[in-house]
Amino acid sequence: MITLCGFGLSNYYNKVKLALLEKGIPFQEELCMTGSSDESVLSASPLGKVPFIRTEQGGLCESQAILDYLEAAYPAVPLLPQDPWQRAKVHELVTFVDLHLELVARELYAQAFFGGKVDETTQARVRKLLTKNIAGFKRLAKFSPYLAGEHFTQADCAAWVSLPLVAMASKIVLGEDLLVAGGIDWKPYVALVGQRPSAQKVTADRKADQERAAAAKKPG
Ligand SMILES: N[C@@H](CCC(=O)N[C@@H](CS)C(=O)NCC(=O)O)C(=O)O
Repeated sequence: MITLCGFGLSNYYNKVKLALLEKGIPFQEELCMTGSSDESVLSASPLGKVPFIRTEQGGLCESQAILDYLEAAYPAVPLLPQDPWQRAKVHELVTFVDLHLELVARELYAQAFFGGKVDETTQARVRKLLTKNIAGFKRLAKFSPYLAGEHFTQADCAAWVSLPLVAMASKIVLGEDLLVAGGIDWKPYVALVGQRPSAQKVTADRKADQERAAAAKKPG
């Protein structure tokens, strides 16, 4: 059986978990935090990032590589169109979400979510780049009702977990939800996907992890 390693507060962990649940693939979860120097982690995820999976064939990291493996190995419930062009268009959207939106907004997370500080120069650079990238994303994303069109795809696994973080981080640190400012009304989309049983399970597990983490921090 596949073992999904990581933790429920990680958006990339939840991207993979959502795909596993959508596709009805049996899996178990193993709690694993980032930055491990444990050989059993680094042999599967050499940079110590989560998520990664353990399979009978070995370990595999990078959420998109994992999604593509799952798609090829478990084709019964597809999260990619059959048509090569439409497939590539879904991958294009995933790249925009993961690389051009989330990875850029990630520079704000220290201040947005972890009590740190992001300097003014970085803030200005992130604002400029995110504004440009969001305008590009807007040209590609269909939201009709799913990101790539009529069907739920890998692009929704990526977007559903990351668009709220891009919005929140920019609102908290830069004073403006740059997705909304760029004309992307992400809330109804996130609510729509959030109604899916797979998404409800991911949300419930994430909240339980959040509560556990908060309880662990409390003195006494
Ligand atoms: N490109 C990676 C990104 C994964 C990632 O950045 N995960 C975060 C947790 S949400 C992490 O492991 N951060 C620790 C680090 O970057 O060292 C993927 O798609 O799996």
